[in-house]
Amino acid sequence: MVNQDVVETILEQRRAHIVPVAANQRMELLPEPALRTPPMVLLLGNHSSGKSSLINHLLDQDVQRTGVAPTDDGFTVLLHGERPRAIDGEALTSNPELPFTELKQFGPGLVQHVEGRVLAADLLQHVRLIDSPGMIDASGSDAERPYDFAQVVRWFAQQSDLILLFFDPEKPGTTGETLSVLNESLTGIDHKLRIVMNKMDLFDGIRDFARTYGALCWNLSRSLNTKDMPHIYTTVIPEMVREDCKLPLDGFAAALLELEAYIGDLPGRRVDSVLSRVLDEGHLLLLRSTVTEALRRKVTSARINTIVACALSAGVAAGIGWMLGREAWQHALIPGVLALVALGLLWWLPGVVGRWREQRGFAELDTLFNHAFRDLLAGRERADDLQHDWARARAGLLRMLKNVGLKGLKRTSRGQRKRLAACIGETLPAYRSA
Ligand SMILES: Nc1nc2c(ncn2[C@@H]2O[C@H](COP(=O)(O)OP(=O)(O)OP(=O)(O)O)[C@@H](O)[C@H]2O)c(=O)[nH]1
Ligand SMILES: [Mg+2]
Repeated sequence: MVNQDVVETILEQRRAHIVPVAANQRMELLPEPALRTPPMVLLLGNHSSGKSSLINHLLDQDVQRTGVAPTDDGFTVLLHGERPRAIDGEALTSNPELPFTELKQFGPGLVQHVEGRVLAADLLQHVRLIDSPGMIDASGSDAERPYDFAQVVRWFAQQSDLILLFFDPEKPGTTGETLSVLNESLTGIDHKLRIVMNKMDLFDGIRDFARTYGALCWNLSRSLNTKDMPHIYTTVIPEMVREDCKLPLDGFAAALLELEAYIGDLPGRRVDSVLSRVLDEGHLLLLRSTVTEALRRKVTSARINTIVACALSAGVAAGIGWMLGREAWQHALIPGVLALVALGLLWWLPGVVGRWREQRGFAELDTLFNHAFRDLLAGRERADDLQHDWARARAGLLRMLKNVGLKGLKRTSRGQRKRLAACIGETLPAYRSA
């Protein structure tokens, strides 16, 4: 099956078994367009470091303007379509079919500095590329942008599957905007980060190359909070190599091919990342709905017990009254009143007991969870994951129970939960790439 077909099949399963339970549980799920979008590659870096040139090379077309002076002053999303056209920022961020509507939160300053470009290019059928404005390594540059650059970069980086951070041999420093992007925008998501040191043909010799490469690593190690250095691709764009290049180019050409292959593999990885997200939603929902229904059973049985107790009391009192009343009707008076009181309680008490049981249940969610999943918790394999998932599911469930109560959460039948368990336990994991 092609990757996109696999994603569609996963989404079908999600629609059938996860979405209805999420509706019952009032749990917000990621909208489908966000899961269906092809993987995205975000190109970031100094101005004139070759971001737009790499895009033109990858697409084998002169799509993006390139130049020595700062060229791009906004974000450009490159997407696939048979009819080439430009999409302005307003249209791009208003289209619910595209995953960019959240960009509106950054204000009109950004909307005017983002655009879409639809092209018929092979690569774009599987991957979307995002070109960004060159970063300026001088302090105070933020003020010149009519939007919060670091936050916008963070948003794009979160949505992306690969972040390429470009450096120029002439400016391997990490100051100004590059530093704020590394510190503010990429923390926590730096596992998607790869470094591209481009224009390798500009070096005057191997010593020059070694010095600059060392400086880049040193600067990165000081700016990044990770223990591992991200992979560094040392590349040249073949069309742009200067004629009097002093270094052998084979290694740099190989690095570019390696980068292209990595980008080509992204759609395959995408299936796994969609799958992980959907499975995560499914696991949380199974826990939430199982514990919700366990609590509902407790509340229902407390109400039924109260009804039975009231009805029995009324019956017994009426019976005694009837027997005593046969001798003299006055003797039936007290049991009769008691029977009436018990009947009155039958209308009122079960509701009160039910509400009290529900409130008490909020503090017993852990016990209900431990009981419902005792078999899995006893085994070693899943116990830790399960506890971890429960910690997240519990927070959402408790918030919802306090807001809308049990009545606000529609019932999820045993059958629905069984099908959900089979979907996340057997059907979906089978789509994970080997
Ligand atoms: N010698 C050489 N020049 C390159 C290479 N890659 C890009 N260039 C040149 O570098 C200049 C800047 O390239 P761009 O692709 O516009 O850089 P950019 O990162 O998009 O720049 P901004 O849009 O300003 O952020 C252009 O004149 C390119 O021709 C390379 O590998 N070798
Ligand atoms: Mg550019």
